[in-house]
Amino acid sequence: MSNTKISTVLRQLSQAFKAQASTQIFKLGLVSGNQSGDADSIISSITYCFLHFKQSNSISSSNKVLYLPYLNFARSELRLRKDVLHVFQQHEITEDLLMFSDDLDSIISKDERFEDVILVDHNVPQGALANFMTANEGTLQISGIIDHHVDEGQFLNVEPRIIEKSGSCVSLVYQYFKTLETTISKDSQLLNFVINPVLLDTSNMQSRVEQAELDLFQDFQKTFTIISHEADGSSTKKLYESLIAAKNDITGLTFTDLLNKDYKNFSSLHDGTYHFGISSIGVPLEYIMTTYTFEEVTQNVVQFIKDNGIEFLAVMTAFVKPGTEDEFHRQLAFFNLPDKTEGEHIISEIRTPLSLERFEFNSAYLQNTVVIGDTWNDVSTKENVLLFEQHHLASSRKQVAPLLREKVCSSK
Ligand SMILES: [Mn+2]
Repeated sequence: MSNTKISTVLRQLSQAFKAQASTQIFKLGLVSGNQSGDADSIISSITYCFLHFKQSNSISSSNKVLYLPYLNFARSELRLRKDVLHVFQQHEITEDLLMFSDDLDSIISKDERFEDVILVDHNVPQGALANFMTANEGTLQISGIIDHHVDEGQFLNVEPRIIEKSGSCVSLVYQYFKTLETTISKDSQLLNFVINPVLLDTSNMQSRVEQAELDLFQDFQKTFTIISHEADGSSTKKLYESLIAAKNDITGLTFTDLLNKDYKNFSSLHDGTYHFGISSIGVPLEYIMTTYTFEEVTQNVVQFIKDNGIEFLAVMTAFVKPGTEDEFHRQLAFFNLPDKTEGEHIISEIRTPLSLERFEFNSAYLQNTVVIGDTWNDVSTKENVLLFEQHHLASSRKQVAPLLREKVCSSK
């Protein structure tokens, strides 16, 4: 297999889909990333489409399906994901080569060639895609899954159906195609692309590393050595740091933008109609409190809760203390918890497993000296906002969400 550029393949896919003449030849499919649309999700989707196209190109098949990358959020929200834009820039990937939730009704519902959906980085349709599939029953079928979240036990007969523990989903996508075509392990451009979410999700191969990441990383290092002849142990450190810097660059973003960057909706296990949301962000609460006023934040949150049809919002922060190599922290904030009793009940249930401690402002979490907005001063007395340090660092949203799903409403 020649090392065709990813953007070239995406362009070919996009042209093939736009060409009406191909109506009889191709079926079309989507490879959907999850609702939060982080780098792992987006790059998994593109990687799947790229490798599937290259692989199916070498097989003569009349029943060919062309898979297009579908990102399960609005096109206008891509600008919030600066780490992804950073990677896109290096690989000359532009947003016109991708489909977004805006395209579901305007394009996909009107084009009969669309049949299949492969889910990557989740295993049950979410958000806009789930709503579309419910409203247009029978239009799209789930035909494959590659994921690293908890298996929700649906679509048991699809192929592939790979749901495994791994640091990032993209390494499972890579592994799957590598078992079909081993030469992809020599594609330096591909490896330079897929390494990005792996580094982001494993904190530069420091945590959550599983076999899939080890294999991919080894392939990356091999091709990297071939390219530069200068590779050393720190070769990914600069790359990782530039990704983190891009990811945490919130200049020009409103607080709502920040909430939207990596957001997921959940429902209570006891009552599926009770919804809440969790936004993950990469900067400390201190940063929020020195960037936005209390009024701005609470007003944005009220609107956000309304727009997403949720009862309350949790915000999880995860960051490395500035100026340190690896002093990792997590914080957990609740906005608009249900009435006082229910709120207290939820907190008492999760306090121990997550090792929560009341939040204390820590100026060491800030890179520059900034004046704290007055309005945040007595935040601990405000009933609709609860802030905590989360000392149980191993609990990311993957653990916190199921815990909350189990605990909310369980007192009723
Ligand atoms: Mn993922």
